[in-house]
Amino acid sequence: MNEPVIYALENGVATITLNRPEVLNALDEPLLRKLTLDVARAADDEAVRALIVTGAGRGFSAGADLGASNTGSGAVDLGERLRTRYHPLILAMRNMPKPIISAVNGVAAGAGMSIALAADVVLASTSAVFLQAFTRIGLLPDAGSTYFLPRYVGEMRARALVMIAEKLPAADAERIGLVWKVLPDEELLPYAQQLAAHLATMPTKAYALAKQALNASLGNDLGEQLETEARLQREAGLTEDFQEGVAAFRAKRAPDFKGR
Ligand code: T3D
Repeated sequence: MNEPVIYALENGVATITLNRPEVLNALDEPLLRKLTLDVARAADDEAVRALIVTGAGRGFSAGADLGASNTGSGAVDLGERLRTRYHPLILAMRNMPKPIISAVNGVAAGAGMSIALAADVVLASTSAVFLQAFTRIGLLPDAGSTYFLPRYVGEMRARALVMIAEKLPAADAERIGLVWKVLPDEELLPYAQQLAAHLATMPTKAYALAKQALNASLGNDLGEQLETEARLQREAGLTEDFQEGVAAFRAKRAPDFKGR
């Protein structure tokens, strides 16, 4: 049987590929379990300095597996399912101390869209579409979509995306701020790899601290956020990479960051 998620590591970049292409990488328990483990593995491995999440085949992920063996046919407590299957994954992605790029290679629907949006940089292929599929089947958005959407695209667009629940083409997703960059289909993965390789040469610890600051800003007032920046900048100021960055600037040479 194929692995539901493939993990690969090359030159400081881990690539996690959702691998159930026959069902557009729909999310069942084995896939979510392996995906969560692989995100933790990338977080813990010092050799990993950037992460790409993408999908095998023509989809990124069609969201929860709607097959009879998974959901929708019986009295499943979906609240508990979210807590056990999805929340550890979404939190692990947001708290990951390294940059995550989602390379959305096709449809990202339901919780598949939530996973794509949990990355730091969202790239999409021209043929990708985003779909808040939840209300189409009688659910509300979950796995972080109600958190990410208003913050990324504003209240009005978030509400329309959720309620109208139509496929949003990649170009429109880029226009409203859900996607950083759209690329021709065949260029998506090469571009994601090139960007991740670049991020892997940058000061990884500063990225981790920047992510902490950005995460905290969403619940802070200005005074609290200034203090958060000061506390985290103190840590950044103690890193080898900060010394190297300044030394390289003064010597007019390229920095050699070690991620420490
Ligand atoms: O239980 C929990 O985990 C609770 C959490 C819920 C969170 C959620 O994510 S709820 C939202 C669940 N997802 C959906 O409602 C999306 C369902 N899929 C679609 O609407 C469409 O498939 C797409 C718009 C995503 C893509 O359409 P299209 O025309 O490109 O492809 P298709 O022909 O519909 O799908 C291709 C195959 O994938 C097909 O199988 P077949 O007929 O060739 O054997 C289809 O049944 C299968 N597939 C697509 N989505 C799912 C799926 N199989 C299982 N689960 C799916 N979500």
